[in-house]
Amino acid sequence: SIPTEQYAQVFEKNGGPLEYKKIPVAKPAPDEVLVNIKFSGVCHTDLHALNGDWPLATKLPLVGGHEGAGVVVAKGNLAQDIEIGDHVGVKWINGSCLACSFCQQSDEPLCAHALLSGYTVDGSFQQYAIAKAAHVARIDKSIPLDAIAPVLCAGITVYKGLKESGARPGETVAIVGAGGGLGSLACQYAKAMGLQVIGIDTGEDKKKMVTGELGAETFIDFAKSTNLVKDVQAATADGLGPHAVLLVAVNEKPFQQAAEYVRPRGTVVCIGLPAGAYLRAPVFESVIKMVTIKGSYVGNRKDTAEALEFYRRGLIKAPYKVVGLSELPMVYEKMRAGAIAGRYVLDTSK
Ligand code: 8ID
Ligand code: ZN
Ligand code: ZN
Repeated sequence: SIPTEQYAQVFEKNGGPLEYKKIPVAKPAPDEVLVNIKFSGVCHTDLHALNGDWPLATKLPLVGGHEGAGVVVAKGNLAQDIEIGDHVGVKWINGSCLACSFCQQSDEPLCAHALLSGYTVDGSFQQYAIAKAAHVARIDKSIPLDAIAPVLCAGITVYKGLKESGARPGETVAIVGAGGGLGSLACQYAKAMGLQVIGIDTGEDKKKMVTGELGAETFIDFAKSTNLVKDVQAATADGLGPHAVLLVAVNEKPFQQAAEYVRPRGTVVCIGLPAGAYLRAPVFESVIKMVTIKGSYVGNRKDTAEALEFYRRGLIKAPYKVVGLSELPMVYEKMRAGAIAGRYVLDTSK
């Protein structure tokens, strides 16, 4: 039976404080499902939302979270291709209009009316979350819900970003922020796609993880390197630099370096969203090297299904730590300090 009240992490204003408290359980509209969230990953986007970092207002008060994995417990009468008991994921794109020109071309993230979980609508840092039935990720029952949670934003996003990069098997991709949540999954997807990985991040823990279990060929510590451009290029066999760069760091500086070390004809994919940051690239080199610089924003429903399928097939595995939903403030503290190798996942029962 569905309770009338549940635990959630809520904030009333940007900047906080966060409150772990009981709030009512919502009822699904005709095109929605109610999902009993079992586990939710914590993405750096959730911290940006709490801080109010971006030029896009959040709902207030807000329940954050958009990597929610759980079980459908109720549904509206228009939600017909989904059953009570199905395992689903509440992802960043909670819903979209399905009618605009972007939705028609399966570019739902670009829909002007898209609803964003844990940003413009309440998200997965609660025990029962609402999402549009058309958009919840379908999760095969063989997949553990804690392990799949980080895939629901980090995985989908980097998988899409790698496709957008155009990098092909055998080529090299530099992953900037390789030791973080998105970065650790990016290393795994890149490897599964037959790419060689140069991981860029800092610290011994991340170095060990990135070159160890995540399988990167090289690790460059951005805090130790005295000439990052030279070091990244030197890490490729012919010294000409990586074919693609995936920027998943939460820092402006690497967004102003990537075009300098990317290979001629290479592609720089911007994914991280540091507050107030600007891209910068030398015009001369960008032109004579025929560099492509582009943004990549989560993924559509098909990208979602494909990204999850990589997990089901055993092709990707990235480290995560499980703590209780009540411990979210501790996770944010570590995230602010850049001290998380991989992802934290919250167990909503604790
Ligand atoms: O659709 C999108 N575009 C999308 C989807 C999901 C998340 C964008 N994001 C954005 C988030 O909002 C955030 O801005 O991607 C960024 C990364 O999210 P995350 O992976 O959840 O953050 P994290 O776990 O804190 O990892 C960030 C890593 O960057 C490293 C840190 O050490 C950390 O490991 N890093 C930093 I900060 N500066 C760096 C630098 N100069 C750096 N790594 C390399 N070089
Ligand atoms: Zn996210
Ligand atoms: Zn639309």
